[in-house]
Amino acid sequence: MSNVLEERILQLGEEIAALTAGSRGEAEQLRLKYLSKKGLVSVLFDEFKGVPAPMKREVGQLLNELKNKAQEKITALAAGFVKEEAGSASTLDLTRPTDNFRPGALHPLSIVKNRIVEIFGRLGFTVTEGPEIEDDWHNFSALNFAPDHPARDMQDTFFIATDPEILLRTHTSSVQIRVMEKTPPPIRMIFPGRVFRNEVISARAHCIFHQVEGLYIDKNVSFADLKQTLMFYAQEMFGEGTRIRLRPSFFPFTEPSGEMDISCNICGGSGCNICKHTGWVEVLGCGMIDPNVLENCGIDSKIYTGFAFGMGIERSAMLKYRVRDLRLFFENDLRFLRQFTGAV
Ligand code: 2NL
Repeated sequence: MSNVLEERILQLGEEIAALTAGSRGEAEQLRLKYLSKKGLVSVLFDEFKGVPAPMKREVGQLLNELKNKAQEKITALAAGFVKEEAGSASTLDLTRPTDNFRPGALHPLSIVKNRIVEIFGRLGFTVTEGPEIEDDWHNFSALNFAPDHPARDMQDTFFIATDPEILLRTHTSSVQIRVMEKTPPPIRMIFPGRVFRNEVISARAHCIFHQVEGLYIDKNVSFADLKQTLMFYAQEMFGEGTRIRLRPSFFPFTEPSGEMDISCNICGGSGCNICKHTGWVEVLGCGMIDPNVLENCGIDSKIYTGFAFGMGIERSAMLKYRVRDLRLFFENDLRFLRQFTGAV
């Protein structure tokens, strides 16, 4: 009797080893057929009870092996389908619409910068950028700053503690110096970028701000060219009816120097708190490049002249969008930034 049982155990073992399944459902059917309470393997366990004691050890071992192999085999057959189904395209609906998403907005400073770049681009100005960490020469000395100029003070400029020659640029003029040192005129470029000054942070000042400076160097460039260029810029940026005025000023790197006001586009010139009831708001500084600066960069000031200008992007953005506190540009509060969705 036990020899017959042994024979049947081995046969069933061969049968199970050769099993295949075409789906998960088929694998489940096999599990029921062989391993359920009334399955073919379980039936052999029932018969095992009648095996004579001396043979129980040997037959029991065979039977346990059969059960383990059957479980392994059928589990493996089912597992193949789990993987395949999870990975197959049939469970993914590729035609389903995506979740709604809210389009982002350009930062107002980017909008204004892009607009400035675009306006000067139409006049043939190209864009150049440069390093934010500078040396004394490119930020100060080449720009004709006197050795004791107050801007060189630690109170105003962020120096690197270990080396007084290295600092965070206080204007993008340092990039213009780099260009002039290696580019023979004509040069017609604008220079957008982030600049750093050691200011107490308030509604009107920040230790980081953004600038666009411009440079035009060629033979016979005059103050009239400067005026006409900036007039064009003001009207494109702030509206066709905008008027400009130039007031004398001083910068170490330009001579003569001026500050440009535009007619107040908020009150139209009649007087409001933005223009402090003068009808005019300052938007930029400018001037004819000091011959010393040209010579410092290896450009012959007897042959070439040029004009330069610089403006704060925050200031222009505050005027354009009537933002009353400069700090809003740096806090990245979404309630502020979302108001610029679709703005131009
Ligand atoms: C301002 C005034 C200005 C310049 C920047 C410049 C650069 C070189 C040579 C000469 Cl390399 N000038 N830049 C000139 C005049 C004014 O900026 O108020 N900026 C916010």
